[in-house]
Amino acid sequence: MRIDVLTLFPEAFENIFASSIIQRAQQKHLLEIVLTNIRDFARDNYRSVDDKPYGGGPGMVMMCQPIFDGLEYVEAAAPTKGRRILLTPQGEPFNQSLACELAGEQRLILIAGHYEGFDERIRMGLQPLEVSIGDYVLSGGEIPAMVVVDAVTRLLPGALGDEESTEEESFSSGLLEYPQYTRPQNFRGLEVPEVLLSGHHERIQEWRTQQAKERTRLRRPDLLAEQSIDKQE
Ligand code: 4GX
Repeated sequence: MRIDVLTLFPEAFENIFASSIIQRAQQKHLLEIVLTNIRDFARDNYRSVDDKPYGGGPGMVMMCQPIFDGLEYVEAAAPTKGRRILLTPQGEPFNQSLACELAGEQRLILIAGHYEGFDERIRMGLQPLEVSIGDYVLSGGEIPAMVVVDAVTRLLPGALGDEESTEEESFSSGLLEYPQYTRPQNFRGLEVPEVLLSGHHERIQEWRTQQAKERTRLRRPDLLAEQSIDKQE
């Protein structure tokens, strides 16, 4: 998979993408990430990428031209078209199921804006998939783009080591994780549940499943509702 990120802050991605799993996926040639600075496509002497909103109001709006030119440039740099993705609170909620869908693509092109918003013609003209990572307002699309890259990368076949399999993780089952413990057996009077010390694999599996279900019912009943919808489909 090739992932392009169009951003005003390419440096902000460097340390994050140097992190173990994303780094390893790139070394294994499962993934290539290309960062492109939108400002490189500015045309005036000030290298402007934003301007005042028509009709007035606070803040600045990202201009069409540098984003259209940047996108056309990266699209021409590789033959596969790929999915255009715009990070915005107005987008489709990002979840594990959308991460899986995107992990099946050959190429993603993420557009991470800054300032108060995009000129609406960016949406109209580029017809991107709009994606939101959650109902809160951030100061830019950089962190959402990192979130999408991270969640998608771990789903690429071969990206995780045997130790890090996704099988038992939250959300791959549609449930929250069961409680985990490590040594010592007694920490400040807090004991590890007896069943985990029993060595009885079947009973351990049963306990974990029951804990995961109970925790999901208490904390995220919406996930159980989603599961029963998935089953109907
Ligand atoms: N899930 N933000 C988008 C606004 C913006 C700036 C420039 C277009 C161009 C967000 C989220 C999010 C902050 C990204 C505001 N739009 N993105 N940005 N939540 O909060 O995805």
